[in-house]
Amino acid sequence: MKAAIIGLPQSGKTTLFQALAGSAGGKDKGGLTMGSVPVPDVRVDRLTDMYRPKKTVPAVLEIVEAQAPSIGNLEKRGQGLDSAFLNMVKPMDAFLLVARAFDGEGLCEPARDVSTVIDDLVLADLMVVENRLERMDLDVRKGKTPAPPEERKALERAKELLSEGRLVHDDPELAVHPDLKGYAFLTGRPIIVVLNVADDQIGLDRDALLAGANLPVHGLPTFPCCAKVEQEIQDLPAEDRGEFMEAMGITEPVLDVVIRETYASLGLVSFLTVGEDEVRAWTIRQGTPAPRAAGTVHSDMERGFIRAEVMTYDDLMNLGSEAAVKKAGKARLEGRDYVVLDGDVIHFRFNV
Ligand SMILES: Nc1nc2c(ncn2[C@@H]2O[C@H](COP(=O)(O)OP(=O)(O)OP(=O)(O)O)[C@@H](O)[C@H]2O)c(=O)[nH]1
Ligand SMILES: [Mg+2]
Repeated sequence: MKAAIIGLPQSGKTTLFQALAGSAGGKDKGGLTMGSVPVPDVRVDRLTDMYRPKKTVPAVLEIVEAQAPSIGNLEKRGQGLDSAFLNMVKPMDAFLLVARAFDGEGLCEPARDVSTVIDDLVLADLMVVENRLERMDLDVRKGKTPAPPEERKALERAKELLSEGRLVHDDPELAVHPDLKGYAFLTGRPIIVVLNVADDQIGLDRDALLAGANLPVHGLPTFPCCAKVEQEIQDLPAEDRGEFMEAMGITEPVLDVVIRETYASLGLVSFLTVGEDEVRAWTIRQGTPAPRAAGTVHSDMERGFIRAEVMTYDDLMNLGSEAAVKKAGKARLEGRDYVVLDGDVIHFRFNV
């Protein structure tokens, strides 16, 4: 899973990055800050205690700070987003849009900042759609084979939405339309808005903070955090973090919130594999059938899939061992049509 941190200059993108990945967590690659963050998962910790494996591998969230000098830059308005930004965000599954709600350079207007960024994403998609539709018209005039009518219809629907300043993601059918997949629309991906508040606003009522900022985020998941303090917490030794958070009135580290919101927006769940060698969490889309889930572990497992031996994490914890789960008749053998659920502990049987 990959997420890009975006936002206006000086909104706190680097600070949020460090709050998630730790100050040492970022690798600079061609001016890009990027890093991998292990996804906190208490199930992985408890399974590790149970199996004492040689290795524990959590799921990871890959994040980049995506600089877009042209975002919100009035002089560059209408030229679209720069190609470096577009290339960087192409492989990303979701956006974390940081809006500055603390005093800094310029006015503190998070609502305006959020619309500026969203408008730029919308505009970038609209330019793609319009170019493509124009090219389709040109092809028709030249007597070339016309594009499939479904694709054209979907593009026209996208154009309609985007022209109203709305997101491709607002139309669930369009967001997953097979003919639009190749366009990789920016606004076809979840955007999670992070209201980056001042230190003295920590612990204030979350709904009141959000209502006060009055963000134009119809339906987008949104949460407040103080990136600077979160970053300071992340820099503390792990054993000191709890106490500091409590003193500050922070109930949950921002990483946990980000993970929860991205998993929910993308419809992600985790299943687990266990053994003496390795305890590991795997991230899949909700609704993934067992063979495809097996394929995330190894392509041979998908190709040679026979069955999945499935227990729930809760049964395993409550009963204390795999043997006990089996004895209680709670281990299931599932076939190709089985849809893997969050918290399934799975042994794949395969043959290649
Ligand atoms: N008070 C306060 N200051 C913050 C917070 N987050 C970031 N800052 C400060 O705001 C300034 C900009 O933060 P950065 O994280 O560098 O912002 P950025 O979006 O990465 O900036 P650019 O990469 O230059 O666009 C720094 O001085 C931070 O210390 C916050 O939550 N509260
Ligand atoms: Mg930065």
